[in-house]
Amino acid sequence: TFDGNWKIDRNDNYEKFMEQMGINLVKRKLAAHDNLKVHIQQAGDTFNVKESSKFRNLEIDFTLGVTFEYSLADGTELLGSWTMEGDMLKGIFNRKDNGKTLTTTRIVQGDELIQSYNYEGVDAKRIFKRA
Ligand code: MYR
Repeated sequence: TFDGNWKIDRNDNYEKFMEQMGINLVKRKLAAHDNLKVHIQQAGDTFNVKESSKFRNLEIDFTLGVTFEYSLADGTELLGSWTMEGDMLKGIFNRKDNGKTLTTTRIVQGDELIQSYNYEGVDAKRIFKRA
């Protein structure tokens, strides 16, 4: 289950990923230490996600398979959806500004939540521990 409070523990290749996303150096440095926390609550096919970081607090509700909008902290807008494959959440999102695809997954492994990202050939991970 994804339910609970998660706090960022470490990143893997996240700076390269952000660079591929076109995020400038100053923002990348800040974002690498964003103190991201996510609270996830699932009810059937519907998820409530509360995101808090140094940049912002926001709340997102989504339903598996249903397209929704999500804006990154720098204002980049994405449109896409999450689906469940086995124990894994799989997200496919498209940038509104250039149409390119960002894919992401979430899986709980042991006491960690691992979120992976791919954009234009660059992979990254953000690994969370229970808070
Ligand atoms: C959620 O479930 O938390 C809301 C939807 C998330 C959509 C995809 C997230 C991609 C975030 C990429 C961050 C990249 C910063 C360059």
